[in-house]
Amino acid sequence: MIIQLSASFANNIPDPTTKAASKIAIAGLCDAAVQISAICAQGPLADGLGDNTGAENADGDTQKALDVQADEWIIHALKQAPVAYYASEEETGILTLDPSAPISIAADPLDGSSNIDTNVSIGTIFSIFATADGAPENSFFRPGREQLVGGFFVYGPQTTLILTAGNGVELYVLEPVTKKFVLAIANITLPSSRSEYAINAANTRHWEPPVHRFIGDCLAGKTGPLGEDYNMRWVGSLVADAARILSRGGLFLYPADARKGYALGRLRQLYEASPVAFIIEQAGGGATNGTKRILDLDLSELHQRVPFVFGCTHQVGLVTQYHTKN
Ligand code: AFP
Repeated sequence: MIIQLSASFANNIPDPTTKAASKIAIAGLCDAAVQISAICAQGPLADGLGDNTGAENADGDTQKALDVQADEWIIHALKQAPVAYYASEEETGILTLDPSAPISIAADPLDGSSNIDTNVSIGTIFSIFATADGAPENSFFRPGREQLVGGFFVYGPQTTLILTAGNGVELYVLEPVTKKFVLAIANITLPSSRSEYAINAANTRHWEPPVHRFIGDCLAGKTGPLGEDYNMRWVGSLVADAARILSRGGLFLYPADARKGYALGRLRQLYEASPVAFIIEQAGGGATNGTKRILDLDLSELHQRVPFVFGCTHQVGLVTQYHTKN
């Protein structure tokens, strides 16, 4: 078995059929992740997988060869699992696999792919829902709080899987020799506060006033209203920034900005923000769109973007205050 999930994993999933299906799907995603990890490790030896295909995905992002390859490997894996519908950043519409199956999956097959050629950690993000009655969209057009499982793989110095089914957050590491995912941390928890933020500061002139004020006060450090110095990190790969925040705390912001197409930020609600928000909340953190809980937001378009703020509850709360009180 490619992964031995913990005995307590998915205890929150009441229906035994859905619980069993989720575990089978996770094992399938692990199979695909081993393939993606191996090709990432080859870097430039993997003949141009970081090259642009010349195509764009449904949201206008340039598709890298590895984006498409990762999506194909995931589809192949999920066809062997009890999955009804598959929604993907790399697919315009919803793919129907086995409409009678109890679960449906949304994924960003390769998040951070603009970093492939720079040897920076990238990853696969996924969300598992119970298949809803009626049209395929019904399984995905719903608040993220209805997720059964949220998870993401990181292809970096280690290949890891960070996972929740609603009763805490687990970290598994791909053992390089046996190629099995082994449980390494049974319960990841975030500190309530850490003065370290992640944002792409190149967009400063495009931010809305509350974000300007908040980041300005972080930069003011001890001499400013926040009364402490802040450090900054920005990887440009959501899974890498999320993994760092889960390991030591901090705050991530990809806010709305004034650029064309960025009125709702850059990150997609269904297969990026929602699964990461589920994990962050289960680790004791917070996740909002700047003011509202991500997991309570409705979804009406597959590739819908959402402003995304997550991390330690103190800092996430400050961002909400700057949006609502100042
Ligand atoms: P790519 O998949 O196109 O590299 O985008 C990665 C991402 O969706 C997310 O992983 C990063 O946090 C964010 O975009 C970086 O966006 P900027 O390039 O605008 O900083």
